[in-house]
Amino acid sequence: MRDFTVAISWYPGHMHKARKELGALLRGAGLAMEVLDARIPGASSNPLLERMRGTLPVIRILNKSDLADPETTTAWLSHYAADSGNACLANGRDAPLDPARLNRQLRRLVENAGSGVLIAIIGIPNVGKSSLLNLLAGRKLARTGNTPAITRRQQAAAYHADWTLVDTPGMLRPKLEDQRAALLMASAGSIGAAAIDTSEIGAFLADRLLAGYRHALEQRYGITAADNTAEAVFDRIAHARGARRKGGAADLERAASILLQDFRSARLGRISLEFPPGFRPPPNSPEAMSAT
Ligand SMILES: Nc1nc2c(ncn2[C@@H]2O[C@H](COP(=O)(O)OP(=O)(O)O)[C@@H](O)[C@H]2O)c(=O)[nH]1
Ligand SMILES: [Mg+2]
Repeated sequence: MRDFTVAISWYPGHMHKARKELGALLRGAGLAMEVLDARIPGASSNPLLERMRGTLPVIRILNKSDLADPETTTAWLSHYAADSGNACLANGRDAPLDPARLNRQLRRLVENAGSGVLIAIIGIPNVGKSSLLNLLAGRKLARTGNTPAITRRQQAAAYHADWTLVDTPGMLRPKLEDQRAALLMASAGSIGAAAIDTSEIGAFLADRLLAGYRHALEQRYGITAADNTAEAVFDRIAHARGARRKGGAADLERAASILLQDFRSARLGRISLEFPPGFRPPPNSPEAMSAT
């Protein structure tokens, strides 16, 4: 694999303040609800948040499961089910979180679930924390949007009689110690566009799709068996979508951006970029099909 670097002004100033406020919230909370991106559950689970929540029980929500490969999401759910002191549920536009199941888990994990228990909704940017608050509250209280840093302060909402949900601003890990996680988060749209190099992230994504989801690239952009590099994929995209510079050369920057947009909006199909231990290759990939 090529050597990538994500440009790093990636921990914006507002996160320092958000981190302090989050620390205070978690000290008073009865439960954390960590929202993960179902396409990248490992990379989107933030070790800083893990540390900050300490022994507080957590319900992990594999969110945007409508964008992820369903079989892979099922495998992630069983993976996290092994952590029996906590819980894990999926949520997506096609199959919203079942409130009855959520309530059962809440009651299981929180002793003395009397009045006023705080549930802190936490996670990296753009995974759908505010949308989840709105879903559970049953009305649009929090602003949502498909870029990081829409939510700048905590916002509470009553949930049934016993609970208070608190939406929080997204948090990244302050240091970029894990390059692979950074590239996955950037692919999924959790790192602000200003902090990433579209061509690099696009090339990273193209390589992963070539390895696991070739059929999606074939169907959408007409790549052929000879197309085995990110550059070849970009060239096909440029051709298919008329992304050419003056003089006719492929506009690779635009092609990379098209690839990222198509992935993020599931126009390439339901794709998971990360798999739990012991589960691979992607179940729908031609590799997996020919292996069976
Ligand atoms: N496809 C899909 N998109 C979602 C889902 N939940 C949230 N989104 C979208 O993801 C983007 C980020 O959502 P938001 O709630 O603002 O994320 P936050 O930054 O974590 O609060 C918005 O464009 C939402 O409409 C989901 O389950 N499926
Ligand atoms: Mg938000």
